[in-house]
Amino acid sequence: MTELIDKMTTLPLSWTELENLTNWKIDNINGPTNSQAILRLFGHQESDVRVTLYRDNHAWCPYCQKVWLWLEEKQIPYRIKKITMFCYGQKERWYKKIVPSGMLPAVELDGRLITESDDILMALEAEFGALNHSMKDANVIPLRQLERLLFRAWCTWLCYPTLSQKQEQQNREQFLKVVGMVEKVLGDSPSPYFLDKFGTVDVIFTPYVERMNASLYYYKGYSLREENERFSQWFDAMETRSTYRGTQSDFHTHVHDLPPQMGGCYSNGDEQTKINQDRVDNGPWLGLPDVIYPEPETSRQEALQRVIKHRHNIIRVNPGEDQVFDEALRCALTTLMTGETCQPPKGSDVALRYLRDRINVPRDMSIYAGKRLREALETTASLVSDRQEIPIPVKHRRDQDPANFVYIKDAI
Ligand SMILES: N[C@@H](CCC(=O)N[C@@H](CS)C(=O)NCC(=O)O)C(=O)O
Repeated sequence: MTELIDKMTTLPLSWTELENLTNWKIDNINGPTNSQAILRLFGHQESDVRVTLYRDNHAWCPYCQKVWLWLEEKQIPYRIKKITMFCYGQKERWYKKIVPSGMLPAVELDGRLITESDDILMALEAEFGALNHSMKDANVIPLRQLERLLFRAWCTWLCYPTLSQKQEQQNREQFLKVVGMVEKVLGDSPSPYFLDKFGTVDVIFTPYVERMNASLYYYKGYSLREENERFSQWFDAMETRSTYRGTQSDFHTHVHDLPPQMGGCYSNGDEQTKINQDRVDNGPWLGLPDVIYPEPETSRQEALQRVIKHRHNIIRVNPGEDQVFDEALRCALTTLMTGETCQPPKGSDVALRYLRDRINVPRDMSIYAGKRLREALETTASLVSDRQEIPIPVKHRRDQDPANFVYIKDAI
C-alpha cells in the first residue's frame, strides 16, 4: 500500500527548481508596510530620518503595533530596531542601557528617547501633526477610555481561571456589555471607522481588538468579528488599508503568543471552543475569520521565497534530522507550488508540524502566505501520520528565541 502511495505522489523538487518558481520581492524600504523592514523611507532620503522605533522582534507586542501603524499611516521616515521580549529570550544588554525596564515600545525622536505608547504618539503628533484626530481631541479622549474598558473586560474574561460556570458567564456578559458600547459608537459614526474618517482612534483599537478576535474564538468559542455587525464592518474597512495588512497577524500566531505574554489564557471547554481550537491548530486555515480581503495571487510565491531565504536556519533549529527534514520540507514546498502531494520521508511528520506551528504572521510572511504554508506542511505531514506534534509551550516561548536564528555567514 505504501508503495502504491509513493507511486501516486510526485518527487520533491530540488532547491534550485524551487528557486525558479518564485520571483516574489517587495521593496521593504519604500514599498508596502511589511514586518521585515529595518528602514522605512516612503520616498524620502535616509538623511531625512529623525525617528527610530524600538519594537519587539516577533511583532507580538500590541503597544508596538500601535506606534508602528501610526508611523506607517503618516509615512514618517523611520528606522526599526528589533528587541527580544522576556517571554521568548534574553533582552539585549544595549537596550537595557537605554531603557532599563526593557519595556517596549520606545521611540527615539531627534535623539530624545520616549517610552509609553500614548506618550510616544503624543510626541510624534506634536512633531508631525495628528493622524486626522489628535490624541487630546475631545472626541478622542472618551474613545481612548473605552478602549481601555474593553481591554480590561477582555482580560478579566480570558486571563483568569473561573471557579464556577456562573463566574464564567458573568465575565462573558461583562465583556459583551462593553462590546455593545463599542458597537453603538461604531453604529453612530458616519464612516466604518470610529469617527468621521480613519484616524488615531482606529490605530489605538487595532492591536487588542485583533488579539480579542483571535483569543476569544480559540479559548471561548466566541467570534467577535462574525457576531457583531459594526465590528465586522470596521475590520473589513481596516483590511482595505495596506498599512494594516502589513502589520496584521493570524489566529494561529496570536493564540499561541498570548499565553506567555498575558500570564495565561483560560479555555471555557465549550463544544464550540473545541471545534475552533481544532480548526486553528490543524486547519483548514483559509476561511477563518481572521482575514476576509481577497487572497493576493502571490501568496504562495511569497511563502516559498521566505522559506528559501531562511531555509538553513529553519532546518538547523528544527528537531528533525537535517537531511530528513530538508527532503520533507522540499516535499511540502513542492505541494505548495504544484498542488500535487509528495510523500515525505518516514518519521518527518513531527518536524513538518513543528514548522507549521512556528510560522509567525506577520514576522515571517503575510497572512495568506502563512496560511498556504501551514496548509502545505500539514498536507505533507498527514501522509505520514495524523496529529503527531511537539506541543507549543504556554509559559514561555523560548522555542522562538531569535538568538537561534542569527545569520549564518555561509548560509545564504
Ligand atoms: N503602558 C505601556 C505598556 C507597554 C508594555 O506592556 N510592553 C510590554 C510588551 S506588550 C513589554 O515591553 N514587556 C517587556 C517584555 O515583554 O519584554 C505602553 O503603552 O507602552
